[in-house]
Amino acid sequence: MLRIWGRRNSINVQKVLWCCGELNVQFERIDAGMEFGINDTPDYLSKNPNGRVPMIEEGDWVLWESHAIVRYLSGVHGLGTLWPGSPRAFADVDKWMDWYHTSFEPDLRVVFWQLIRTPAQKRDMAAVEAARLRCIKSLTLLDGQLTGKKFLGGTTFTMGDIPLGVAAYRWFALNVERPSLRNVEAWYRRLTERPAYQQHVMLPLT
Ligand SMILES: N[C@@H](CCC(=O)N[C@@H](CS)C(=O)NCC(=O)O)C(=O)O
Repeated sequence: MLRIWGRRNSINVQKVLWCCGELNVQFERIDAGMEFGINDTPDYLSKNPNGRVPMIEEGDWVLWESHAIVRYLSGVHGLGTLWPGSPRAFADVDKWMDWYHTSFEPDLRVVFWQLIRTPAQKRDMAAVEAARLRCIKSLTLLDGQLTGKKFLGGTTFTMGDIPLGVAAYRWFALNVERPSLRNVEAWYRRLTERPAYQQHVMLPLT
């Protein structure tokens, strides 16, 4: 049985849980990170020297880094579905996973951490506003790229939708001013209809 280490409210753990749900992969999950600790213990660090969640174990094999895990699970259980069948189709969706990490996540992280995990009196609202504007710039690019598409890879849901999909939930759940971006909103609505997204991603922000 696949074992997943990580707390349910972690955006990176949610990618892996949602991916498992889409692929009908059974798993056992162990709470780790933040208030649960564990990820700073010698035992955990001997498996994952990065000390972060998520981490997966299959027998004595260990993998960490959420996108590597999503790619691995998609490759094993979702060839031709979550993992598109040709190298070009694969690359077309894989790029969105990298783009999420390098272009969107750093800005969304500022807004999320300031508004959800920082006491009101300690918030840097100037930083929130600057990051919110950068998020909008990125999402405007995404909106253009979603023109005529149901999902990031075209007509079907793939692993490429997963990182930006979990981020989209946070963006739409946060109390921030958002411009109307029709293609992003339609794509997000499609995600919210997916049972595994509802189960693993659409949780209260904590
Ligand atoms: N690049 C890593 C980042 C992992 C990461 O930063 N995880 C956070 C949770 S979202 C973490 O472990 N934070 C420390 C903690 O929860 O104690 C990945 O994608 O897996």
